Formats: sequence, structure tokens, C-alpha cells
Amino acid sequence: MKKAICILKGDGETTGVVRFEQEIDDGPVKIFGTITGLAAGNHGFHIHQYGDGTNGCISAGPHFNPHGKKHGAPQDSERHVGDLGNVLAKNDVAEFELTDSLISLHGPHSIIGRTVVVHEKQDDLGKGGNDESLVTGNAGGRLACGVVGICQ
Ligand SMILES: [Cu+2]
Ligand SMILES: [Zn+2]
Repeated sequence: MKKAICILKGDGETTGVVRFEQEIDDGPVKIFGTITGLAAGNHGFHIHQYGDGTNGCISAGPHFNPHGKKHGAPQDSERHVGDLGNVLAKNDVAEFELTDSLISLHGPHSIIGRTVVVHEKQDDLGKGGNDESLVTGNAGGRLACGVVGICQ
């Protein structure tokens, strides 16, 4: 079993802890955690390319996209590897458990050393009808982020 963890922080109130578990090497990754300080509703949730925080969450760069695809929903074949969809907040808090079969904790799709970002707005999953939708899902600002680290 491989495990990883990410602590989310930003300029505002938003903080969180996200855990990743991969039972078998090329198997699905379970993603679960809690993020607080979020307005009620959906918030875009992605793996961004770089683990660079020199200029806050902005230096994490674009969505992790090793195959040069367009932005999409987690269940789409046309998606960035880093596209994990949305997390839903109720009463300031998002508690979630997702499973993804494209990200990995090793190999070419490894997210270790890359950045998790939670966004201000809902990710439209590439269905927004404009160019930006196919790049970022129109998810808006970056509320909090953190680098994915190896966990015991
Ligand atoms: Cu993002
Ligand atoms: Zn994307």
C-alpha cells in the first residue's frame, strides 16, 4: 500500500488535509479528506503540475497534463490527469472520499511532488462552452494548495 498526504493552505481562511492511498501499483487511488473555510457549494479540485510554492498557489502552474489533453471531468477520457472534479462544501466544510484510476503514487502519472489546489468556484468540467472551460473549467481563484508528500 502506498500512501501520500497533502496539507492545504492559502492566503485566506481555507485549510485542509487530503490523503491518498493506492492499494496496488497501477490500481485506483482513494482520495479522502476534509477542507474547511469554504463557501457552500462545489469547488474545483485538481492536481497542478508543479510542487513550486514560491509565489503561493500560482506557481503550481496549470493542471497536471502529461498527455496534452483538454480539461474534463474525472470520468471523461478527454481530461487532464490532474482533473479530480469538485468537492462539495456544506456549512463551510467539504468532507469527501473519491476514487480515481488515472492519477498514481508512482510512475509517469505520479502526483508526488505536485500540488493539490482547491478553487474558489465550481469546475464546469469542460462543459462551460468557452475556451477557458477546456483549460481550467472556469474554477476561478486558488483558495488553498499544498504539495503532495510521501506518507508512512
Ligand atoms: Cu486547479
Ligand atoms: Zn484540468
